[in-house]
Amino acid sequence: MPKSDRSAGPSDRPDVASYHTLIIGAGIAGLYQLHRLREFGFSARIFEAGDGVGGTWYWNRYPGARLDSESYTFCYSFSQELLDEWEWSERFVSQSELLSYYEYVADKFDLHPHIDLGARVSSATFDESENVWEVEAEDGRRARARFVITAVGALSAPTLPRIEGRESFEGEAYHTARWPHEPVELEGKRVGVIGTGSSGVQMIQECAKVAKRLTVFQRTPNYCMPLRNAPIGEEGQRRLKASYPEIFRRCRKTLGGFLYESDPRSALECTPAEREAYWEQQYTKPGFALWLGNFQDILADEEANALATEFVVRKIRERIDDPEVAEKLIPKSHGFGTRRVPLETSYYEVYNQGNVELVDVLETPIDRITPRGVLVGGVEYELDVLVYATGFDAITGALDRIDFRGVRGRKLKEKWGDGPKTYLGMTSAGFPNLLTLVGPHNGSTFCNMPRCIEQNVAWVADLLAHMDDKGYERVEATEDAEKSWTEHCQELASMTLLTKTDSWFVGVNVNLPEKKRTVLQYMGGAPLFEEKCNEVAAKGYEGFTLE
Ligand code: N01
Repeated sequence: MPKSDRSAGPSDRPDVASYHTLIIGAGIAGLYQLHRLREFGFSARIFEAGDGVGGTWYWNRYPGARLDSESYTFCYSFSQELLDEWEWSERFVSQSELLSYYEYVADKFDLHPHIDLGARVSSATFDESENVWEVEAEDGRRARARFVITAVGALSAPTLPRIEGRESFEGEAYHTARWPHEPVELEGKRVGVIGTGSSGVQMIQECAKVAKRLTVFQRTPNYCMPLRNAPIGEEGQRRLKASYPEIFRRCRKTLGGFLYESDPRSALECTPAEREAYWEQQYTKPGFALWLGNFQDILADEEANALATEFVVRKIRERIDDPEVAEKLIPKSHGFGTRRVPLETSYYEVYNQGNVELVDVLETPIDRITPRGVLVGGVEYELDVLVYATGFDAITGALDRIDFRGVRGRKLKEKWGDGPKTYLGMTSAGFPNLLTLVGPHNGSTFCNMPRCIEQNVAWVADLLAHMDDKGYERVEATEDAEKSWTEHCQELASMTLLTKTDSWFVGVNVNLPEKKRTVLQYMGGAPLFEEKCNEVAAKGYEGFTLE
C-alpha cells in the first residue's frame, strides 16, 4: 500500500500543474512508464512533442517504413490481455500497423487523459530548495514534478546535411523522420534520395517502384541483408499466442533481446565447409539472424569478421547485374555487422532497373544543392522531390535539445560535452531525480527496444516506489558510481569491432562535426545489463544517494 498520497504532486502552486512524475515522450517507453506509474498510484503526466502517440512510429512515416524486428518480439509483454487481443498481420509489420498498436495501447490503458500532445519540452530546471523539477514546453506549457523521466528515444533528433544551397531547392524536400501526414506523390516524379542507412534503404525500394527517375546519392554503402517478411495466417496467430511466454523467455536470455542466439563456436575454429553451411542456414532465416545469430567472434575478431564479410559480399554481388554498380554498393571501409545492418527485400535488384541511378558521393562529393536539384562533380541531377534519409543525432541528440539544468544550474549538455557520463545509463550525478530511459550507456541502446525498455521502465518504477515507501524525496548517482559505470561501458566497447567503425553507434555523424566520437552504448548485452541493475536495487540502490 502506498505510504504517501501518491496522486499528489510535490507542492501546490496555483499557476503550474504539479505531478509526482513528468515523463517526456509518448513513444514505446513513455507510454509504458506512464501506465506502470499510474498502476502504482503515482500522479504522472506525459509531455509529448508530436500530435499523436507512438514516438518513432509516429514520426517515421516515409514510404517503406517498416519494422525489422519480428513484430511478436517487438510488442509489449506486460499485459496478457493485450497479447491475447492484438494480432500482427505480418512477421515485420508496416509503420502504420505499428502506430495503430500504440494508439490501441494508449486507449486500452486509458492513457490519453494523462498526455499533453504538441508539447515539445524545451527546458527542465531542478529547484534544489524543494527537490522539484520545473519543466517548460516550447509553447509555454509548464509543469512541476518531483521526478522527470526522459523517454525521448535514441533516434529522434533528425539531422540535415550541411550542404551549400540546401535552402535554395525549389522542389519538395523531406527528411524521412519528418515525413508529412498527407500523401506525397512520387509517381512519375524525378526523386533524389541522400542517405543509404536503414531509412534510405527502405525508402529507396518503394520509391523505385513508382518514380520516373530515382537518383540515389550514396556516401557509405552498407551490408544490407534480406528481411524475409511473410504474412501471419490464422494458424500462425494461434501458434504465436501459445508461444509468447517462450518467446519472451528466450529474448530475455540473448544479448540483443531477439530470438537469435550467437553460435558459441569461433568462426576460426570451423572448417570452410562448416562455416559456409552455417552461414547459408542463417542467411535463409528472417531478420537479423545472420548478423546477431552468427559465430560469437565475428563482431570482435577482425579475422573472423573478414571471413563473414566475404560470404556477405558474395551474396550481394549475385544480385546486381552491373559489376561496376556492385563494386560501389559493397562497403570498403568496414566489415559486415560493424554498423547497423539494414534489412531489405528488393534493395539490390532496384539498381538493375532502368529508372534508378546510383551516384557515389564518396568518390565525387556533392558540390551543392541548386534550385533544380543536386550538383555532383559539375553534373546537375534535376529533381522534383529530394529526400533526406540522413539520420539522427543519435542517443544524446534529443536530450541535448532540451536545456536540462541540474544542481547549481549545471547544464547536462555541457557536462556531457566530451561524452556522456552516467550511472546505469539512467542517471547522471548532479541531476537528481532525473531518469533517462533508453539513454546513453543503457542496455536498451543495443537491444530489441521494447524488450529492454520494459526492463528500464520496471526498474525505474520500482525505484520510485521504494523511495515513496521510505519517504525519500531525492535520488542522485554518486560521482564514484558514475565514474565506474562510465569506465565499464568504455571497457566493454573496446572489446567489439562496432565501436572501431564510424557510425551513429559511436556518435560519428558527417552532419555533426562538433560531436565527439565516444562510447554511447552499453555493449555487455541485455542479460548482463539487467543483472547489474537488479544487483544495484538488491543492495538498497547502491551507488545512489537517497535523501
Ligand atoms: O540513418 P543512418 P537512418 N551527404 O545514420 C548519409 C534505425 N532505423 O535514418 O554513412 C551524403 O543510418 C549517411 O552516410 P554516411 C536503425 O537503428 C530502423 O537510415 O555518414 N550522405 C548514411 O548513409 C538505423 O541504424 C528502421 O557516409 C549523407 C545516411 O545518410 C537508425 O535508425 C528503419 C550525408 C544516414 O544513415 C538510423 O537510420 C530506419 C551527407 N551530408 C531506421 N549525411 C527499422 O526498420 C548523412 N548521409 C526498424
